[in-house]
Amino acid sequence: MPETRFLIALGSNQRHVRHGPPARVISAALTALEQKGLTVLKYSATLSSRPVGPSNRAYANAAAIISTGLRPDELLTLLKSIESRFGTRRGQPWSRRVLDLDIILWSEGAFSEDNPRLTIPHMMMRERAFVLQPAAEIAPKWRDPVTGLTIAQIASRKGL
Ligand code: PH2
Ligand code: MG
Ligand code: MG
Repeated sequence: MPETRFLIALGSNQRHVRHGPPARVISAALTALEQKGLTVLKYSATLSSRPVGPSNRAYANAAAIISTGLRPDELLTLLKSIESRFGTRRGQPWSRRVLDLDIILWSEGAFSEDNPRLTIPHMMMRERAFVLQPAAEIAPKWRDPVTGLTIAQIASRKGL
């Protein structure tokens, strides 16, 4: 498949034995994406955000635009393998994770499977400030194919 672009959200709220605190986990994850053969075209600043959901641990969050010849389902498999190499286990409580890598948008538009393991755009992307804020920094003009709004428009409607 020819190269296409994906917007990825990165999150961490647990330290890694070697890399250290969540913000360091995010930068190590960006390096890991490159090492796995993905081209990181752009990445945002890493911000600290209040946990949404059942957790009292602050998150480090960031966003990146990558370019790859992989299809969405192939990319998801690769991202899961990076997460588990960082120590995130499947079925681990939502409240604590060393690394979370979510696919948010795809340059080719929407994507979904019969088995809804992966839906693009990410279902929660319009609700989550910790996704919208870093995404607006690096991809303000990228359009959500579902609402037709740009990331900048969605973020500003959220008061960001
Ligand atoms: N991820 C979650 C649940 N809650 N809260 C913040 N602030 N940042 C996250 O990345 C996050 C969250 C599940 O993936
Ligand atoms: Mg997530
Ligand atoms: Mg995830």
